Amino acid sequence: GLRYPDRLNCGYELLDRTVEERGPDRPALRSADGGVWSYGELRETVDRIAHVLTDGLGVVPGNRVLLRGPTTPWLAACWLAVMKAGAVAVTVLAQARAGELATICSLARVSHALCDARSAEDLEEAAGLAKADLDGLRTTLFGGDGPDDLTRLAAAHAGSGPYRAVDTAADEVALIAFTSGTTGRPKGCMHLHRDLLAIADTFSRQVLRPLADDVFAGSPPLGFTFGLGGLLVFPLRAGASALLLEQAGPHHLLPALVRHRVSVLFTAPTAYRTMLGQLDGHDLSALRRCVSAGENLPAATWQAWFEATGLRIINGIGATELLHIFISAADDAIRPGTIGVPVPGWQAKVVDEHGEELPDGEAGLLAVRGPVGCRYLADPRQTEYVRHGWNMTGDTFVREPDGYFRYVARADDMIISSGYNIAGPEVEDALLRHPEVAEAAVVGRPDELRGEIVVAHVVLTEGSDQTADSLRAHMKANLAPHKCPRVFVFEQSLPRTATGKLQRFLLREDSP
Ligand code: 3SK
Repeated sequence: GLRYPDRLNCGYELLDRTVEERGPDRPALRSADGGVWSYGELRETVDRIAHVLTDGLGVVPGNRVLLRGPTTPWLAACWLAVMKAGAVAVTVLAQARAGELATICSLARVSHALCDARSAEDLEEAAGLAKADLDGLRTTLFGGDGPDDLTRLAAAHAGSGPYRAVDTAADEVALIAFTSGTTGRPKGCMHLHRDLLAIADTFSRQVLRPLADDVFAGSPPLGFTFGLGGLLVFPLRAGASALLLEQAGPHHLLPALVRHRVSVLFTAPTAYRTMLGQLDGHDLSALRRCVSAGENLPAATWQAWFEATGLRIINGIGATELLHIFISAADDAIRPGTIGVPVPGWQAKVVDEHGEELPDGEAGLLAVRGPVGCRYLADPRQTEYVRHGWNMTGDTFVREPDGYFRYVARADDMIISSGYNIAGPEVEDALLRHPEVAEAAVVGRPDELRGEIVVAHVVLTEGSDQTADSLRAHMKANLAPHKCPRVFVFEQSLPRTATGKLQRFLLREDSP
């Protein structure tokens, strides 16, 4: 099991410990323009920001500090400084707008905000919206040219010397990560100093197995725990470096992988599919690890990426509530079409609605427990997520007889048609096997006769002239008749959350 001392500061462990063990000169953070901060430079910047926080802005341990902005080395340095100062980082997606920010800042009782100058407007508006709660909110911008810009304030601390990390308890809250799920009011997931090390010492160390020479990059932002882990915590814990991209859509990601000789990639299935159509002429010879999470990875996408690159995608399922990935598999242990087995340190089972474990092969609810647990900040939904000490992720899964966990659907995304349970992702996988289907989302539409019918929302590849009839023929050749979509709706794009998750509920509402 994982054993940590009673007192530890994850900022110190991730940064200072790595400098002590490997020296200050190795690269730590890279940016798209070719800029590189060594570990020594990163520590200097972090320490100056931490001095500003405590000496200048009056931050005391336990204060909640909102971090907001695109994924940049400065945002990463602010996060590490908040950790070292013993404060609590409140992270949000850059896409969060004023209304959502106001709710988050009020719920989390945010006292300070560090905000990229380019993302300041919505925060000002939020402060106006939640005036009573946010009256004392102290916002400091960075990356701008104002006289009080954090960049200047930090430079003024050049002579202040190293910052001594606050002696926090391993069990103290370090992070409140907000998630809205695919619908609903934001929930703050509280995570401890030790949790941030636990994700690196389970999924990263034991499944991903990074090397100190690795260059990490990917699309999830630092405001999403998938990105915070994959692009900051994991590389630092391994003494490796991370390329932080402000613009990380597939069209920016692919050239960046080539230019910076990225070796470890974190992204979502959609990005793998988009890049597949653009690989020609791109030298990906440095790439050795590809991680996919955030959404279901269809076997068709796994296979196509393997055929095109020779690389086996490491599939994983994670949750903001549990911080990072808890079921996965790498290398020869991968079985395409399944996610894998519980990451060492984690346990998983499939249960019925009463919490009774189901036999292998039967679909039920996924229950997991491990070194990180769900602790919502003041939210009654806590008792729905944690039952009898197990975290209920809201996903339907099957455990195969060989112990591998196969994703079926989000529990509330199952389609019931003429008495059959149909999993949208299985139908989507069959659709994506058609070379001219770029994206697919399958939902149920109420139907008097059958209860529900299967409706496929499809984005075709550019220039494709496929029709409902031709896709129907493809599906009939690949899938049992009751699972074949009765209706095809052609779309330009599919609705997704800011973290890339399909918003099937919007398609259900929109179905003609
Ligand atoms: O929410 C997710 O899908 C996720 C996946 C991997 C790691 C972390 C998270 C939150």
